[in-house]
Amino acid sequence: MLARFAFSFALFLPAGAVADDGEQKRPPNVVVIMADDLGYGDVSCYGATALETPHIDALADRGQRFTSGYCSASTCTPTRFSLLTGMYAFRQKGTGIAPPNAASLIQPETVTVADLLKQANYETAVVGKWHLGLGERGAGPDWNGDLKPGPLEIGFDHAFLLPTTNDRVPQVYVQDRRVLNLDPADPLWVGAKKPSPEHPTGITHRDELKMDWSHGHNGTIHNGISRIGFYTGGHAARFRDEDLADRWVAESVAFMETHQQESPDDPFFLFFSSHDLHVPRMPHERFQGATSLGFRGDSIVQLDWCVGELTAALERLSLTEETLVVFCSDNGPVLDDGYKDGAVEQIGDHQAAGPYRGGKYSVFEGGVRTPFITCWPGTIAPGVSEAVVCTIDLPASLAALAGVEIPAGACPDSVNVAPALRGEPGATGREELVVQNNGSAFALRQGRWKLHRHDGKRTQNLVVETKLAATPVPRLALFDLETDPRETNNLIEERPEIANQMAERLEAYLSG
Ligand code: NG6
Ligand code: CA
Repeated sequence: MLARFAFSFALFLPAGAVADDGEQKRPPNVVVIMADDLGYGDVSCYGATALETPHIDALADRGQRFTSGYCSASTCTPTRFSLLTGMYAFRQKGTGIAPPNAASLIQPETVTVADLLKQANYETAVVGKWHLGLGERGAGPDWNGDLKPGPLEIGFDHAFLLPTTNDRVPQVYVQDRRVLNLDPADPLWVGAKKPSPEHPTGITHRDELKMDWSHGHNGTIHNGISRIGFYTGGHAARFRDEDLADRWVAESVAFMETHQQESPDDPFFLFFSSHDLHVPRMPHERFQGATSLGFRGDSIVQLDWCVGELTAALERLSLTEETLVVFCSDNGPVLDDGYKDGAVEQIGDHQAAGPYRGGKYSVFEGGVRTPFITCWPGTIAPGVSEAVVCTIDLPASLAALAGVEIPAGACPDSVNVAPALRGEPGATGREELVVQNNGSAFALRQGRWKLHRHDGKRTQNLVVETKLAATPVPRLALFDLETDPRETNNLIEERPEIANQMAERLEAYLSG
């Protein structure tokens, strides 16, 4: 399967770029800001009233706010896999939520959005959550050695990472290919089994935790929080959860400043991959209590602060009009995702998924329809767009903006929706889109119609406002998003011709 995507860079057009409108111009810098578990209704420009997100709102005020912006999956790893490769995650086995010792899921021969942009002389960096595995297939990450392959093998010039998730071990930064500040005298061990009978865990030392767990998350304790999995050593390398957002911002701003000093004539691509608002939600002390929603809301405010810092840095560097900022999320919202952080109890009237049903882990709109904003002052006219666009479309769209041709077979599911991202009148985006959960549920959207296919019998997180629960669902269901955006009225019996056509089409994608 992967051999299909092997390619020769000679196939590319000469870098430098004729943009897709035919004009000869320097392609824009690109900053993709991806939030973690941020729902459609979690920011004020999408209707939230329980909190304010002035910096995200400012992007929307100055750019295009999409009302049908999607991530390609309702969990992190498959969405991120697709964002980078332009390939539906269901086409490659093992692209569900990656465990702590996962090997690199994207092979060096796979063309990524970073590879494509490098063909137009972009300097490329990823900062923040990775969660796409590190290290050789079959071996996984060598935590004390070179973490290879990783981002540097798939098109990124620089990486400053949270290697897995903040709730999965280990809590260390990875800079390029190495764990930062690792003392060789205190090697890092990471595993799925308790390393010794006396090793303290969320079960044995539960009453000493600063944030209790509700399900899972009862392995090794770090920073008063027990995690998924176990680790020992690497003490000098461990971070404080409260400091993550500050560090992502500092590293990102340093990357942009250095780039401007050293190669101001070339564009850059920054993938700012925030851990907010993934559990354990532990925002910096200065944001704790910022909202009435508990740490979940406070983490949204912290994320908004990050957006403000990035846009302020662009302004300082006089790059605002030369930079396309894309703001998106990796999946829809969840309240109780394993820790007792008050998210359920303090939700009040806040609707994390906005008007939609379901959230993270489900293929209902709440799981995959998420905030999606493009901002490029001077080029993109402000407005609201109904065009269907998805995070998986970034490789083809950014390649088009950069004047780079995609090699045959690469990024097979990525659609060039650049006209929609630029807010061009009449641009409608995708004609159809497949979304998935972690691997057992899928849906096809075609215009107003959406067909669900649940290969499992239940879906998780259908009612976001309560504790995470699994609700029975039929294997196939058809909804009319125009008249029934909440997907409550299954039309599978009433509209068999549409359902059959869509079921066949979806099957062709899944078996193709
Ligand atoms: C689940 C975790 C959840 C979260 C999710 C991945 C448990 C019980 N639940 O397995 O807390 O980590 O994986 O989230 O462990 S994601 O946004 O990175 O996909
Ligand atoms: Ca996520």
